[in-house]
Amino acid sequence: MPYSIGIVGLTNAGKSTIFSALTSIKVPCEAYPFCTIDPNRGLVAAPDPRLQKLAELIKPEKVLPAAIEFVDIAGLVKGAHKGEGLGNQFLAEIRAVDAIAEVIRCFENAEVSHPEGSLDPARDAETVLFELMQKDLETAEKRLDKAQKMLRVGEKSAQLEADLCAKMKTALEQLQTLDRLSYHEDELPILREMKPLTMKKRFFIANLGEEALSGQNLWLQKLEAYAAGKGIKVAPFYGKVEAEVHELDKSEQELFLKEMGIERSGLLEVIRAGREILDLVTFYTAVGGKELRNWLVPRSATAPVAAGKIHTDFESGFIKAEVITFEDFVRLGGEAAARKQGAVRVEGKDYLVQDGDIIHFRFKPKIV
Ligand SMILES: Nc1nc2c(ncn2[C@@H]2O[C@H](COP(=O)(O)OP(=O)(O)O)[C@@H](O)[C@H]2O)c(=O)[nH]1
Ligand SMILES: [Mg+2]
Repeated sequence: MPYSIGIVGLTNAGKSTIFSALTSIKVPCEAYPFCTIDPNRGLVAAPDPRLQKLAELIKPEKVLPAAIEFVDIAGLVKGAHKGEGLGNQFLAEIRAVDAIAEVIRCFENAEVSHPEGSLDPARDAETVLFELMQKDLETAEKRLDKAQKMLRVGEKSAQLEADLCAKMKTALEQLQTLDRLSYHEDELPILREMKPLTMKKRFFIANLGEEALSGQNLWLQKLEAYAAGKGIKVAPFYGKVEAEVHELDKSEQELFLKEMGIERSGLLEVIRAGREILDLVTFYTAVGGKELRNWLVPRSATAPVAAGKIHTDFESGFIKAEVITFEDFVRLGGEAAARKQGAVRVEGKDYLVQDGDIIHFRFKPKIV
């Protein structure tokens, strides 16, 4: 499964505009046979200059880039946790994603109403956060209730969950997010099942208007000041401009953005922020020189876990990984030369995959 990032924010913040700008770069679906056809979901190839470099050297028949899935989650309104607007439905969608990209309106446009009547990035961010906290509070209270009932009928094993939920409830009532608490190892299985919203990694997308291209953007500055205080990353994104740019030919896009004064596309900023907060590294495979692919795995992934990304049989039957660094591969000019020069390392099951590794997995095929 690709990593998924949910686009969350207040009504008219520009979520759908940004979603359409992000997903205009289509990914071939063949790499993701399970991918569903849903207008609110889109796979985006993570731009990767190293993949291009390897493709030039290997000249494979196919290049399949790793994708990140973006989900345009229906608008969040004040009171959503109580079922206002689409309420609970979108909160369930947020629960399912790996990270949250929170679109904050930083564009001025008198024709597009703001649900609160005025621009104020910090207030909007707080409104969204409050809804997420309220939803977690409701979940914690429900589970606490259930655990207490079980304790009353002598089910002692419910004590752990009761204590955990009570701790969460207290924190949330004091407007503290759940990522600020420390947890015991025993509590982790419950957390994995609960998937609290305020434990999700998140970053802001500042949706900038055309007016921000000329001169300073007060709203971006305000959002950055707020985000810095909380240690949250901000990805600037000229939503409307970039959504329109993607209607042009690929060759014209970059030029157009440069002429507009946009140095880095919002797409790159968002992918970078997403990779950073999920703490992912990229490794490469080039099966028989025919199919070159890159893969995203958590920084602490061991070789068998990385192999399991490709195929579950690869994980269970893992024997060893033959690893070449990207630098060696490029410097020596390919796999054959790297082998000759002794630049291929053989690594076992405890090896932690490093960013840029080119890996050939050896595994025992499963006998069926
Ligand atoms: N001027 C301007 N309008 C924008 C920008 N981003 C979005 N809009 C407009 O704001 C309205 C709401 O945007 P939409 O993406 O549907 O917001 P959503 O409710 O968060 O999905 C649309 O009419 C967009 O064209 C922007 O950067 N500049
Ligand atoms: Mg929308």
